Amino acid sequence: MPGLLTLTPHAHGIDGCATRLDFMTDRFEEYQERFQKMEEALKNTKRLIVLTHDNPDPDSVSSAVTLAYIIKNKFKIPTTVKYGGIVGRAENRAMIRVLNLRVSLLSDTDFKPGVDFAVVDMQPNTGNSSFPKNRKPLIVIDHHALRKTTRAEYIDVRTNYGATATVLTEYLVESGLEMTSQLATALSYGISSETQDLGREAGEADIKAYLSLFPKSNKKLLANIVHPRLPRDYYITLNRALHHSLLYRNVIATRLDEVKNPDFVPFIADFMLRCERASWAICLGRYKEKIVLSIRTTNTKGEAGRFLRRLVGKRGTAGGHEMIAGGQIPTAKMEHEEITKLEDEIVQAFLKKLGHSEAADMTPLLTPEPITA
Ligand SMILES: [Mn+2]
Repeated sequence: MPGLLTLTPHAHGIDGCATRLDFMTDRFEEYQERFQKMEEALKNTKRLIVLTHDNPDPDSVSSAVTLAYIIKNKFKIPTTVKYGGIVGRAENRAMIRVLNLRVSLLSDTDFKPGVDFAVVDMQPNTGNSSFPKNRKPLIVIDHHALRKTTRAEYIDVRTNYGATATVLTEYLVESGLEMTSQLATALSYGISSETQDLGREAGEADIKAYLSLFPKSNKKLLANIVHPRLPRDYYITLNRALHHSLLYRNVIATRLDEVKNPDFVPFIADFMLRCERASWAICLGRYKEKIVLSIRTTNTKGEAGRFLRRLVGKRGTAGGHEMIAGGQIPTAKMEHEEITKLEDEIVQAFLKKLGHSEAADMTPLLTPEPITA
């Protein structure tokens, strides 16, 4: 039967030991071909860096460490994982710490001759990528819409997948390499966090991958990742978010001003979208001379990525999927008031694009009794 997954009786190792999965699939040949092409792309590579997008999330970190594991073990090429920006969200930091994942900050000296690159969960020339414009990666594995400018020896972009971690789970299973508890835990968290527990933008492939990982993931470590200890910044930012959120009909807008780490922006957007009335949320923060933006929608066909790209226009960069999107606008040469004015304009343009009249009166989220028009 195609795609049937069977577990050996001893597969539920409670000690976290890796056990073998008998994965009967109809995709063996497809993946043999993929691995051949990947090997071909890497034929002159002496050293490889797998790069995540900036401020990496669990999807990109788990994908990167898995690709590095496969390339190291299957093709015997020394491979390291690097990221740009910072790892901000408490869960993401916990994931790297408790699973002891080897990832480090990218530096300019990494772009020396003799080092090749693979990029995951992103494509070059996007706003959230530190990959230089004048270089071409060897490998691109992603689930965002394929960009016209994306060039690489080996490209695997699957927009119908909810998570890049799902793509890498398939590679790992089909590689015949051992599925370690460390990777199973990382990938299962990558998939569940990216898809909000398989409820957002997840398809059959994501569910199947998750089910194959779950028995081998370490539940105790997973719990430590999902429920990490939180820094005071978290509460301070949450307080500010609550006091700076405005509602207008089905829209909620939050302006955080300066944030200690840019991951607060998507986190708050997710949190605010849970407000009963909201079907669209926008969150803006300022970080390192940039306005960082996130939008979220409950509309499964919301085209959030396209929406935000239009909203940001030539002022910056943006990208995303149907229900989630992120972007940034450089503000290096702008005065404080100019930035504030620009943020005002963005929120108004956001409302207008959603069909609400301009200069809509927004009500503070924390108004004791919401004033209805
Ligand atoms: Mn992703």
